[in-house]
Amino acid sequence: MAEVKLYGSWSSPFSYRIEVALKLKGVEYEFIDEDVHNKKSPLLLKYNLVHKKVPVLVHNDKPICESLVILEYIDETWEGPSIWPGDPYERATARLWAKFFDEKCVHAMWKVCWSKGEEQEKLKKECTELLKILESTLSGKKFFRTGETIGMVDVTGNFVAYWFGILQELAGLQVFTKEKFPNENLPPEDKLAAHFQARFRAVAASK
Ligand SMILES: N[C@@H](CCC(=O)N[C@@H](CS)C(=O)NCC(=O)O)C(=O)O
Repeated sequence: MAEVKLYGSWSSPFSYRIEVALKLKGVEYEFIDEDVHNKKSPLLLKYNLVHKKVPVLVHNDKPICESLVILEYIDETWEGPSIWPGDPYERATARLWAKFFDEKCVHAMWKVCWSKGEEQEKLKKECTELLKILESTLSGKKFFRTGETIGMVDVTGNFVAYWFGILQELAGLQVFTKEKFPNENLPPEDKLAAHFQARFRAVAASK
């Protein structure tokens, strides 16, 4: 049987994207929980030479890095329900949304929680605009693609749907409006809150 290993982190939204995709396909895998903020394993550093980040999927000793690349690989490699649209135009659109999440949303929503003053105010406005785009695009649908089934855009939107809500609460922000994203296969909220609280404290103490 093919050997599938996921070098991930329980608190990482990027890592969860891969877990969701593997579970939807029914692929069995071993999860290696990396301590990315303190001590990365030699194998992770070897497999992800460029970014040295999780997730890394190792399939029969061959590493694949970067969550969006891994999501495509999973879809092309295993039979089972596909989270990618079959139509080339819809596929291109899905890629565009994934880029929107990673390059716009994750970036701004992460930064707004760790910034202060004028910079934070600017970022709050940016986040609100991004959320408005998402809200109007979903307009009452449960999922992006058809509204009925989960697709790769929903999977890549997990940071906005879940992580950001917890982070903004800890940062004392009220930016997040109610979003329509799938809520399954997510880490325990209290554990994730404690993890990021410890990180907020560590950053505050180091200043
Ligand atoms: N673009 C990457 C982002 C992955 C990422 O940022 N992973 C974080 C965990 S959430 C990480 O490994 N951080 C360790 C580091 O920055 O050294 C992807 O989509 O896979």
